[in-house]
Amino acid sequence: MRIKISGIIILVAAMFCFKLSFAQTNTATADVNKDGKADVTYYQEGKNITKIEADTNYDGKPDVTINTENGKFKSAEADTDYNGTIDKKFSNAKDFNAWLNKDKPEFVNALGFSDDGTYTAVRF
Ligand SMILES: [Ca+2]
Ligand SMILES: [Ca+2]
Repeated sequence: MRIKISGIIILVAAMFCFKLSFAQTNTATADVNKDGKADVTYYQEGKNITKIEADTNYDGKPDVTINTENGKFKSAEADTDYNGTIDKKFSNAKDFNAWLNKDKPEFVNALGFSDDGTYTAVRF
């Protein structure tokens, strides 16, 4: 009987922890052009950023998505003509940085990764 009860307690505790770890996904935003509307959304789990979405033409719709793994750059995609279809994909931080610096310099601070994939953007 005692074993059964402690088993149930462990199960409930495990479920509770599981739920908590899911609840820890936080989002934060940045307003790059300072018009009062957020242009960048950061998705964070624990200490690590998991995804960043950016609206680089300020039309209210995200057109750049950056995916990370263990806090490091994994891939990115962009809709550079803003028609709703992805037309550019990046598989490493170096290529993405080159494009960002050339085409979207105002977003470098908000979306910054170093060439080795380390997140360098200003923390919110
Ligand atoms: Ca804005
Ligand atoms: Ca947009």
